Amino acid sequence: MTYLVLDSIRNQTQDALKEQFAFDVLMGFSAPSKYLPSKYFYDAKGSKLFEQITGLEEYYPTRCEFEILSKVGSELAEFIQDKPFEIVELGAGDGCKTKVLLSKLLESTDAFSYIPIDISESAMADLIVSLKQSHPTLTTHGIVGDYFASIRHLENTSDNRKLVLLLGSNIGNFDFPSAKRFLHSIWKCLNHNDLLLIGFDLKKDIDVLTRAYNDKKGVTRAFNLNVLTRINNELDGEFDLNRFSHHGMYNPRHGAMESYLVSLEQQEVHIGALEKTFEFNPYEAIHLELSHKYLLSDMQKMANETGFNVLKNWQDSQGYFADGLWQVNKDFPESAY
Ligand code: AVJ
Repeated sequence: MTYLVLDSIRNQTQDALKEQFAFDVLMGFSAPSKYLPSKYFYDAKGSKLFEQITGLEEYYPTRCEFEILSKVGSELAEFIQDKPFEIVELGAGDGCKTKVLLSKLLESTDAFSYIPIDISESAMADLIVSLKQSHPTLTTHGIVGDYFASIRHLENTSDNRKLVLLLGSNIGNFDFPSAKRFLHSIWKCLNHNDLLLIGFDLKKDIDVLTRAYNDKKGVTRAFNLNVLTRINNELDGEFDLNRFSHHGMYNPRHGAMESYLVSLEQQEVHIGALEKTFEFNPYEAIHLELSHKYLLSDMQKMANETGFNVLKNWQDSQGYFADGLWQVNKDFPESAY
């Protein structure tokens, strides 16, 4: 078991990545309402903090989806009888939830290979090692790359039937128009009748949501503040983390959890790499993340508007989370999108 690092990532030298980070920080802090893109959560430390979040009592999504994936294995196996078959996972991370699904599927068939895709090479290296332990007979080809480059790579190299996994409500970070664009670009890279198993966090009691993004141990707080630490370390920033507080709140109009860091006082913060000082007013917010919550009807609508037919929806016993099994419909008129 090995993994492939796509050239597009390899060629993005450290310098280019740093320049992109600097540019995004400049854009975000120069906007009338300050923001930072949520992809900057996931450096090595941030990925570890997120792993810790998934184990928190308050953070139900991972637990709920784990319950679903433990249940659906044999049913899902019925949909993937064509041989050979490829299971492609976008944003595999530590693969914790996927392993339970793979185990269940292996009980019914071994006519598939597993292709985890992740942007982080260190996460991929760990995943490959742990899969070798847990699933020694499974054929695995990891790809380190971003979603788009990786799925395009697959489009060109294999004509096998595919089941794409997009788990953990990762789709929730996109606003609705971007989510639709993203799903349709997946559709474009797949063949008629290929499948997508996609996880959505459902709308629910607002107190439950609020607790999930404001845990008692402060791990979510540390996860958010880590973005400022990255600016300090990678861009010579001078943020004092004690002068910012974390706020996660539900916006019922947008149906989304919103995460902010709020400046506790009037302050000026210099960022060396930008040769610039930014001013923060008391109580001024930096917006960091959106986590959209869905209804089953929203999921249906999203599928139909991006060229998929919904074959099945599964929910956990509390009705907190849903995974939909969608099928690519190439009769969907491109013009309807
Ligand atoms: C990985 C994007 C699904 O939005 O719930 C967890 C990230 N942020 N706690 C989410 C996250 C704060 C998570 N996703």
